[in-house]
Amino acid sequence: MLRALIWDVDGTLAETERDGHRVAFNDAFEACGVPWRWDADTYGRLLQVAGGYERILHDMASRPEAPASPRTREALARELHQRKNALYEAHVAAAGIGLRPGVRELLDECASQGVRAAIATTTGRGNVNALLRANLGEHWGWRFQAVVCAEDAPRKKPDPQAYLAALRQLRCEAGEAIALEDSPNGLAAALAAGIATVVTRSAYFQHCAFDGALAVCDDLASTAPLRSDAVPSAHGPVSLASLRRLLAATGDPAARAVRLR
Ligand code: XBP
Ligand code: MG
Repeated sequence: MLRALIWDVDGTLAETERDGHRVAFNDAFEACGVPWRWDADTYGRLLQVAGGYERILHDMASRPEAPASPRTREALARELHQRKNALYEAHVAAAGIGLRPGVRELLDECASQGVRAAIATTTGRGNVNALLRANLGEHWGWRFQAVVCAEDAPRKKPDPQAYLAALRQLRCEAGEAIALEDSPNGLAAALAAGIATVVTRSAYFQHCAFDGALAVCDDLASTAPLRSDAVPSAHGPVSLASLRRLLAATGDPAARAVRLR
């Protein structure tokens, strides 16, 4: 039985990376007087590192002009990341970054059919709030029965910490939930928590294989066939009815959780 959908944020609910976070990182570099800028391709490569603070530190490792001492690097990365998040919060509404196709419809179905919704993201609560306030209104929180952000689950995906926390807060078994993800790190995190996962491809992860996913689609509203081993004839748009069929086709939840792990 499908009792909950657990949503990733960046890339899944909205295409926030290239025109949202990346722009805010570059504005933070400028505001803090560092000469680094991330173009769209560079940022795509850096997305292999989950978490903005971790991404800045990773990038510094290949920059000769970055501070030599690890402590100074960490302090600078913290300052840049805090500045970036403040800029992102201010920028996200003005940039007009909307929800991806099919997201609102699926959230509406959850609300009307009593299926719980949760968020499991590596980004901070302020960023989630800014994005969802702009798109779902001031009181967006009623739509989600659990909201797990970086502050609650500091170990970044592919670690399953955020997904395990969401399951706990929902009081749900892994086999009763489906995760919605867009990235290889996100898919790995959800699978490590034992949760069957549908991937909705985002701009930066168009060509990844996504082995182990329950199904892969271009977006939740697309009517194209889904890539799915569980139901080879499945096609979009993704709805609660089609998700129930996919989940049922994978068999006994307990056995599936063991397989996924
Ligand atoms: C999103 C991330 C985040 C964002 C930026 O991953 O990795 O780092 O890029 O947000 P996911 P922060 O979609 O798998 O949660 O700078 O706040 O980390
Ligand atoms: Mg994502």
